[in-house]
Amino acid sequence: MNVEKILTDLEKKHPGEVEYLQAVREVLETIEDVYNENPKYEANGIIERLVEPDRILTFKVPWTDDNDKVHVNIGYRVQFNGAIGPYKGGIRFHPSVNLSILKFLGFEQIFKNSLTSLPMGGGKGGSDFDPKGKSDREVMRFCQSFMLELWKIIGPETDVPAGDIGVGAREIGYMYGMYKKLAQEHTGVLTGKGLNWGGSLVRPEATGFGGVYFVDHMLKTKNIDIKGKTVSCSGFGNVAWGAALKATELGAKVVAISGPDGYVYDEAGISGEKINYMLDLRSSNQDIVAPYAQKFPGSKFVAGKKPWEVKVDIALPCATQNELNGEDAATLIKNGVICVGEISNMGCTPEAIEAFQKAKILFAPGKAVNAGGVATSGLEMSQNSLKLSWTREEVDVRLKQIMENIHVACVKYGKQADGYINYVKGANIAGFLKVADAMVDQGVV
Ligand code: 2IT
Repeated sequence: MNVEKILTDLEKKHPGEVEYLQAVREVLETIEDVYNENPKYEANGIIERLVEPDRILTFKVPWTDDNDKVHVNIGYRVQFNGAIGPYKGGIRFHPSVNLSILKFLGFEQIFKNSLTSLPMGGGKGGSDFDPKGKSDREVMRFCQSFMLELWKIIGPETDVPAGDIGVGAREIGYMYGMYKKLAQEHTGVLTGKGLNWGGSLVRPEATGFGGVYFVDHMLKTKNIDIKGKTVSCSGFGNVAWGAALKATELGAKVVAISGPDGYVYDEAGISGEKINYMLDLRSSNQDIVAPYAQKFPGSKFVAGKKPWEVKVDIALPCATQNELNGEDAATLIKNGVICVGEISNMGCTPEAIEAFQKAKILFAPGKAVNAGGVATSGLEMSQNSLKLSWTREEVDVRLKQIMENIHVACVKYGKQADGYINYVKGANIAGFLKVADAMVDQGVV
């Protein structure tokens, strides 16, 4: 495989799709050796077939606001790869959404879903719609209009969307309602559903919980106890909430958390009602963390800055892609960071990853660390198929086991001669092999 040639060709076909090309480059560079060791992959055109989505649906989403004004957004679903199961992956509503972002997310999802060991292919969808500042009714009308197109290509055995940035329980509810009306059936067509209509316990906190379980395994490889360690998180949505809850439960102290307006530093630790307050802020549609410092004396709000300048043992990017760059990485390293677990998708830039790896810091990528979210979606699908609901403990035990298995797989394929674990390489190879072998088995389709 000639990585540079593949990437140059790809760039010609898809100019300007920077996030997508970044995600593809990272995977190709790390699987190059195993690819070349197995001639069957080249013989079956695996890379050429893997880097292009199976299909992309783009559609217009017209909706009316509370003042009767008509708006038009763009909706997308990228069905990337279905070799090991129905397409599976979230839906993102954010003004930054474009095809490059959804293709990078869909591409990453292939390997992440493969790592969970559950039968799920990779997909992603979304819209440039911004739910911030919209009323419930406006969000409802948007979701209904979005589903009016999307429902044609999804189904419990074909493509099962879920939430992502800007899509939570409320949006899933409105989309599910419209799907059910159109398809005239109750099915597990979406995950992240409400608990009394097919949802799974632990799904809301699963991405953050799974992330911290994974980080705990990373620390254990160096005999480090998470207890007493300081943690910084970016983001204050569902993911950061789950991560803060679990980190606190395991005895770590979350001292910094951020929103788009800056970050909050709280030496006493952001736990209990403080964590819930972050979610209240989010659901009040303000999308800011500044009020936290007024409510909880002793904490400090730092405007316009990222939390990576705070000295901590563990850093957890939980917000969005490329939110931690080379400079941030250098600051964290200078301040003695031990472990960085990406809970957001592609949260670190290539420069940041290189810096962490060079400094031999424990670093693991989103497709391993945040796989607990989609894994628990997979468990929701299993429960829907069985028409059963598992207890919180049953789901949590499975989630823990899945995260442990992903860690084992990363170590198996990522451990270097000097003992350092390259989790990026490990996750990419482990995720790739299963999908590539399935594609070989199934022929050129
Ligand atoms: O990035 C992700 O893995 C998600 N947004 C969750 C996807 C899912 O299908 O649960």
